[in-house]
Amino acid sequence: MKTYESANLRNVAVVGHSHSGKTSLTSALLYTAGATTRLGRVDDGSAMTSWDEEEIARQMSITATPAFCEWDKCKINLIDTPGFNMFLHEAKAALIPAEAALLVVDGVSGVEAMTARVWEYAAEMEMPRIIVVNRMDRDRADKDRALESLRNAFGRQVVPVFLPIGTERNLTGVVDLVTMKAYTYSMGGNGKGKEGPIPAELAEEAKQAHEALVELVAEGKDELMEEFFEKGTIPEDHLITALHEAIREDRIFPVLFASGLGNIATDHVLDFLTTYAPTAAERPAVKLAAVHEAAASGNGASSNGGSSKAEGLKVSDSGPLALYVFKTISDPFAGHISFFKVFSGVVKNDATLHNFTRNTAEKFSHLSIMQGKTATPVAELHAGDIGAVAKLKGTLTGDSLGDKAKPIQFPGVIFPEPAITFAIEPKTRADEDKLANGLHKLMEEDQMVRFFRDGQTKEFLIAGTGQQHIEVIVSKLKKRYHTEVVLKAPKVPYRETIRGRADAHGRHKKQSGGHGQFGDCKIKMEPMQRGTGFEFVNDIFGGSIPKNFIPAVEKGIVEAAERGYLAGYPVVDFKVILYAGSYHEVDSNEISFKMAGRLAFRQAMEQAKPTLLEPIMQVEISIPDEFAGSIMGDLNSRRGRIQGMDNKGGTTVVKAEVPMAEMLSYGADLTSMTQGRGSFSMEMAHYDIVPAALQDKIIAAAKAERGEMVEVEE
Ligand SMILES: Nc1nc2c(ncn2[C@@H]2O[C@H](COP(=O)(O)OP(=O)(O)O)[C@@H](O)[C@H]2O)c(=O)[nH]1
Ligand SMILES: [Mg+2]
Repeated sequence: MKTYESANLRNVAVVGHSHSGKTSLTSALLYTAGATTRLGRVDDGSAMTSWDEEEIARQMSITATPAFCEWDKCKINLIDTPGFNMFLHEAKAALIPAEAALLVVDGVSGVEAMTARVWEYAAEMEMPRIIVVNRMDRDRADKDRALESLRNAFGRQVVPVFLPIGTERNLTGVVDLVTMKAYTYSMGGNGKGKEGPIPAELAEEAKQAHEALVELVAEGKDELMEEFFEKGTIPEDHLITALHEAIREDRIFPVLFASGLGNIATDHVLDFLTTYAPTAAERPAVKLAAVHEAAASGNGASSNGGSSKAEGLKVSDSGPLALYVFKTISDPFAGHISFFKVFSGVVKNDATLHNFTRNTAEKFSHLSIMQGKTATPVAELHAGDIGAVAKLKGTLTGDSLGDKAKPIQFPGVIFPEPAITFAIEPKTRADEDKLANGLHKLMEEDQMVRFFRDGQTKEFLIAGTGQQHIEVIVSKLKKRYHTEVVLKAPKVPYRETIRGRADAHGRHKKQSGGHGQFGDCKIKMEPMQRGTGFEFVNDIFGGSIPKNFIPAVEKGIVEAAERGYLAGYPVVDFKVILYAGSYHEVDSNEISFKMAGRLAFRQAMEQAKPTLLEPIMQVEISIPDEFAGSIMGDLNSRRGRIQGMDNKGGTTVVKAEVPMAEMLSYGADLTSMTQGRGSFSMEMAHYDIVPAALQDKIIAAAKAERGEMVEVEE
């Protein structure tokens, strides 16, 4: 297998809304370039970048999948990504090893909710964006409408560089607006166009579109502008160079037209990528995590720590070896595979690298490049390339590896907070043993899965990005690890607190022949600020309770507080001041003072206006603008407090605080309210008092449920 230098590498993340045809277009590009002998199809499970059994079963991409092809002496690495809202973090992570985003938009629907979201991701990274309006062969495909929606969402820098010839089922090809030549194709053919003149009926439109393109390219470039005004046009080679530069600098977002399924214009999309997409070498210096920045730049030759920081890491074979792991597969069949980008240096087969994130050594045997699920061994990979390696011992997504003597650390990925949580229970005893092991394996490849035990409710919880995400995990547990589970809504971890002050007396006295028991204490109780927990103040002077029994009083109070007063939920955010008491020379002991503390606590609670607290979630919801009104109304009915609203490119983002109890099935509810076009995330914010009207219901339900646990007074 050949290797490629960074100037001949193009790394492109194929991103966009779900169903815009990303996987089909990727298949067509691979087929046209000769990387596959058959045009793979999503619908029959033969698409190269959609091989995972969960993806085939659902006919949708769930995870980012790299593939590659050779075109015009360049290796184009294509990373196909999911476009479904709850898997969109995979698309975000796939942008890191790429130099350009190929944003795929459906020719019928134009810009959709996730189109706007991935655009934002790319914009945050200042990544060049090349747009393909795909599925132009569909009924009701409309290039003008698609362009208008793109311009509305992303501005006037969006400019066509192709024009489609024909439309819907009569789509036959494209006009290249740079070279002003036309290319025609046969539907479902080999993707190689036949060059010809621009059809007469398109001549005028093509001329205007060409001029609009030239004008936009020349904008802000005085020499080009002058050339354009003098000659009325710009020579083709100048235009090509200037367009390449404008794309690289995010001044122009070119729009291409194609049909992936019909394999129309795919050779031209490939041409466009090799001619205009930034090369791996053109990537701006990569930012590094602060600690190692100075060490990484300039091979340590730079004496000026300050300026080397700003330089970051250049993509170059001669720099220090620096790899970044952007994806991990871990399953019983494929084993453990790490996908990485070589940001700098040349990695060789059988090399031993250092994992700087985990401070471990890793041997790179079987260095390879992946075409979907097929690995091809390679001897080395140059700076800028993407590769894979099997069987690393302890490397996970987000890790940085390189030469131990030249430490490099890339900034970690920031994953979104999980949106939904379920209580997870094994179906049988046999499943119980396998559950944690299976889940921990799954967590190696999917960092959005969280698995933990709630300290208060004692339930095992699984959290993920949404309903379908959890379903995929449950399905993988069953198929890969033969473990069956039951999911339930998690219990709400309510708490209790006080709103008033109290002064109480706990006296424990028993005389039962021989040794008696005697403990006696007086306490004051007062509320504390939310989130402060518990404070115990010893205010005993003069030894009315001997020192060694004071911790027993505290222990009695703490234990009683854990068991709750109103409904069995832990009591928090209160202060106890122990200020008086008495003891007996013979009968006093630790147990007696513990009992006295507990009695004092319960008496104090009676007076201190006890109340229930509930967890409040910080929720962020993204929806297409048209749903904003109904989503806000719904949040009100869930006792939500709206904190802010923001809209960008047709998407409204609502921030609100909502009680957890009202959010238990929000994943499914949001899907049905927005036809699957909304997404949300939430995390615990704080605890707040439960409205009086709801308290009695919760207390009654809790008592009924844990009837056997309600404390019986001795
Ligand atoms: N008519 C038409 N259908 C397409 C085209 N590309 C994809 N499709 C169909 O659209 C659906 C979604 O395609 P897919 O590639 O999975 O989209 P993705 O979710 O963006 O990866 C599938 O049923 C494809 O067969 C196209 O160019 N024309
Ligand atoms: Mg797909």
